[in-house]
Amino acid sequence: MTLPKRTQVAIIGAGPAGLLLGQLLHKAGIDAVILELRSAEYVLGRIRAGVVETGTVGLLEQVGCAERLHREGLVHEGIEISFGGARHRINFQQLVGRSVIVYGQTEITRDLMEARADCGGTTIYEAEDVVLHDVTSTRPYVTFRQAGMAHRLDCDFIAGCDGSHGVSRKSIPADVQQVFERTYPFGWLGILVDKPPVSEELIYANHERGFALCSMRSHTRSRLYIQCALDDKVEDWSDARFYDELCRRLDATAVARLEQGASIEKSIAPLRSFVAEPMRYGQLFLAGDAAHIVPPTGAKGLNLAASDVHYLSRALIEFYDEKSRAGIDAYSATALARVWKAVRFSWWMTSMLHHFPNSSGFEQRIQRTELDYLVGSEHALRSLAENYVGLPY
Ligand code: FAS
Ligand code: PHB
Repeated sequence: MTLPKRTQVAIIGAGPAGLLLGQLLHKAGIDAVILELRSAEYVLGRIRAGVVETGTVGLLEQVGCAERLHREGLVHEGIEISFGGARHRINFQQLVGRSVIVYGQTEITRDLMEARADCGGTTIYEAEDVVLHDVTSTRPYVTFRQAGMAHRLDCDFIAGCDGSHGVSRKSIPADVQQVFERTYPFGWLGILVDKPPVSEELIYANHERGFALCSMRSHTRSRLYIQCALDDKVEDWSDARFYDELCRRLDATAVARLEQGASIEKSIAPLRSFVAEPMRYGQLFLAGDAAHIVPPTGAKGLNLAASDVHYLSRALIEFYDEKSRAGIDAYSATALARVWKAVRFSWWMTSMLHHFPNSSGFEQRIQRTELDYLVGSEHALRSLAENYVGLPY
């Protein structure tokens, strides 16, 4: 394949942010080339998010990538919070008139990859040693190696969609950037198993032994998580030990319905939050995990990538259609306003639901009071509901 030497927007990273941006720009007639470090198979092998906000669904509909999501996705009108041996349902539809769709990030990525291939969009996989050049000039460019050959891609703009370990954020000088970070003293051990979910909706469980989450990917495939120590290793956890610990944290009804099966995927993710400000430097724009990470408790990571890309695509389209830089100049502040609200919600859900190893008696009482107040107040429930289904763009 002859690689392009010039494009309008160079996108670094073919995760949900990069792929969705590519399709939104293509729909507007703007040329973009995506450079991805890994192979398509590797990208699809990563098991990540599972809950899709209405805003994200709308963007996927805009680019014609929501047909399978609507066919196979599960509409969830609420979740359940479990603590003190009892479960409490939070009815989003009744509280805020909206719901979410449970559909794996892997499937969203697959749908976007297929759409990009169908429309002839260029994605260069296994692009190594990506380096961004002259990002503050009017003629930025990217160099990279692929199949042992060196390449250069000239462009007008660069979208850094390369996740938390990518090259884009590191291309912004430290004295220009502010990073706000919180690391949590625990991680999530997750398994994927081809057994029916224990409940029709997600169960978020607060327990003195630690947090647990019963999620799913379909009516026949479950996604189960337990809070684990930061120094835990996947090899420390046999399936039997995982299920034993999960059952200790769930209510009796859930335990009775749990069907144990061999895990088909098992991984540990540390919980942390960070936000890099600003999300723009010259002609470089950060979107998704490249700019921010949230603990998965609020199911916001994937959905924040989508809202960033909504703002960024709108700004770039305005530039090319109207020769206006207003949207571009406002991008960082606009995106960060929504990012911080999701960071707050993810912090609140994480603080309320997890067992903090060194928490004082006072902190444990406050956590239990937070839960009691939540389930006893329609106002508190409505606040959780409007954040969970997704705040407006
Ligand atoms: P991604 O990290 O998905 O994509 C970035 C892409 O850039 C990758 O394909 C990477 O290979 C590529 N890349 C990296 N460096 C590069 C370079 N130098 N050159 C070119 N390409 C490069 N969110 C939830 O909402 N719920 C969850 O349950 C959840 N679980 C998660 C579990 C794990 C282990 C992780 C790491 C994240 C999880 N997340 C979850 C968050 C996750 O879903 C992200 O928010 C989402 O993937 C963000 O998408 P992107 O911004 O596209 O970044
Ligand atoms: C998942 O299904 O992977 C999932 C769902 C909800 C969360 C986190 C992860 O808050």
